[in-house]
Amino acid sequence: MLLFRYLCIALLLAASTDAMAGLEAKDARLRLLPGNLPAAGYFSLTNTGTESVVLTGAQSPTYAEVMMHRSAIENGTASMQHIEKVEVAPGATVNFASGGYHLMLMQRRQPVALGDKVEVTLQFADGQSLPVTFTAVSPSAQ
Ligand SMILES: [Cu+2]
Repeated sequence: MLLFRYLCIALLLAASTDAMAGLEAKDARLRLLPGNLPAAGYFSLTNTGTESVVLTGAQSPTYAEVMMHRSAIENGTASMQHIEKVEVAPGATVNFASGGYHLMLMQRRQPVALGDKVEVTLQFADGQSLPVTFTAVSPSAQ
């Protein structure tokens, strides 16, 4: 378990940074779940530009459908909401992480194993897109 945790940290450190003008995605990882359950996409997105950007969605050649969700706990019950857009102010970082915003990747088109690289393109309201390479990690990773 501990060894596995070190392995995950090593994977994160090895993950590259994907950037386009004014935007930087880091620590992109795809938490796999067994069978045909959807995978969760986690990353951090930093707006290094001078204007707000609005993330409106994502797509991937590996999954037929990619949605943006937000997990929340209301009255002690965990739930997921579909999110249409996420605004990132200049200088701000939005974290997609366990318990909050995440990508939900559904209907896998091909097998994905631990350590695999999965391409996901983030789409923005102004028509720009940012290709990000996600690394597949185990269900126990955060
Ligand atoms: Cu979800």
